[in-house]
Amino acid sequence: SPDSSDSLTPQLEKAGLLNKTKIAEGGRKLRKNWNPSWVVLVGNSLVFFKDPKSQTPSSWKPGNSRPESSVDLRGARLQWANQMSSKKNVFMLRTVTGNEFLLQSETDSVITEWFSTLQSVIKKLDLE
Ligand code: I3S
Repeated sequence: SPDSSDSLTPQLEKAGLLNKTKIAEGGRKLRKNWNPSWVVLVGNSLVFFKDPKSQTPSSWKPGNSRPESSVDLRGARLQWANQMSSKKNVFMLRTVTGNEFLLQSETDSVITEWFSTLQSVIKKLDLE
């Protein structure tokens, strides 16, 4: 049976509910469309799930629901982006392929924890 402690299974670093909008695809600007998203940081990837209902960090397992999309964090850039939205607590994640996402939480501690966790994963990947 699947076992998250085996050496082949990527480490689940963090999971939670954030507001998300994609603002660029391959460098081309997109119209904002904010939606709640269940966000999972696992291994080198940030994975987005459309349906946050019934998802909790303890119940989430790779493969038990279909991701909406997934972001490769290698070479990604992270920056606070409160000037890019009227919402508070916004940061932007930009992939090497020119996809840009804004992520937001109403809760200060939630967004600062996501920012620092993502930043440390990205820095770790930069050193590989
Ligand atoms: O940066 P903008 O264009 O002011 O972003 C707002 C709009 O995208 C708006 O959509 P419509 O222009 O389609 O009505 C969204 O509803 C807002 O949420 C966007 O602004 P915030 O400040 O929430 O990121």
